[in-house]
Amino acid sequence: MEKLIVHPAVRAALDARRPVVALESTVISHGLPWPENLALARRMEAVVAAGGAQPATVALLQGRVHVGLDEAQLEHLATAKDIWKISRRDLAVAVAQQRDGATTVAGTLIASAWAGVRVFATGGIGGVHRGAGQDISADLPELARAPVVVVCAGAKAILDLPATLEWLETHGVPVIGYQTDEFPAFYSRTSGLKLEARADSPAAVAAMARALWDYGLSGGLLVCVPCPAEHARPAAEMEAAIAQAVAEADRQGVRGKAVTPFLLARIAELTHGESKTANLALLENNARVAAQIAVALAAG
Ligand code: PSU
Ligand code: MN
Repeated sequence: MEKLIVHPAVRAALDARRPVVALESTVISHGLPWPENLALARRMEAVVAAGGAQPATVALLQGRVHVGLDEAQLEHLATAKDIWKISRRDLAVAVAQQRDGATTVAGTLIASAWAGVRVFATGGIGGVHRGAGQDISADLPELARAPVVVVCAGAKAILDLPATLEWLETHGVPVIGYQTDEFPAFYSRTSGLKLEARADSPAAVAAMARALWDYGLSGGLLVCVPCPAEHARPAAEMEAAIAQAVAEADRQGVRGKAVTPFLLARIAELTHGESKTANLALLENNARVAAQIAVALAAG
């Protein structure tokens, strides 16, 4: 059985060394409600294509790893109830049991590396959670392992952001502010945490990625793009909802892979969907920037 099913359009782009941008599917199946999830998935693909790159949404379907999905497959991930959430730990089990699964940043990075896709757009990465629970997302070790440029809006303040940056430093992942000097905090453009590296253009990011890989430094590059200003929310406005959601998760004994989806859904409720506008805007913006970076990388 074929290990990896690369969509023919993605295969053709990779073979011709044309730009390709991977997209995750956990945001579709577990991160956003129907029907915004499907609309968002389609819009991200359209934005990547409009930017001159081939979109490749990653997921597991009946235990097979797909890089690039068709319309019906996207809709299935947006509507079906029994979609697993797939990080590295879940992959072999899901394949053996022929599951349908949505890939997290970690899962998408693994498949991107297998297929040879070098750029990936997401919303926010997982990281080190707040509190003493030692909950560390599988996204972090995968960022240190997969040779992929990951375009994100930083990480949500549901996480311990300083600890997340420390982890990335220890494991050698370059964290680049895109047209910013600060680590963005997803809904908010600022976190108060300064970054040392900055890039102001897709070409500047491409030069860093080439240097990383030319010198055989393994792993990827985390490019952090602040949420578009007109949709960003003040950090202080989100904090009360985040603190409440984190406390509720703790009280209700939410554990393991359920923690992040629980927090995301609860915060969306508590902020009456206002945060959703910011979420959708930054996802689309990251897809746009990722396409530009993929084009710059393919040109070099
Ligand atoms: N953070 C967000 N939105 C998301 C996620 C994280 O703001 O949708 C998703 C991503 O797919 C990420 C995953 O890879 O959650 C991390 O889950 P965990 O913390 O269980 O590793
Ligand atoms: Mn976790």
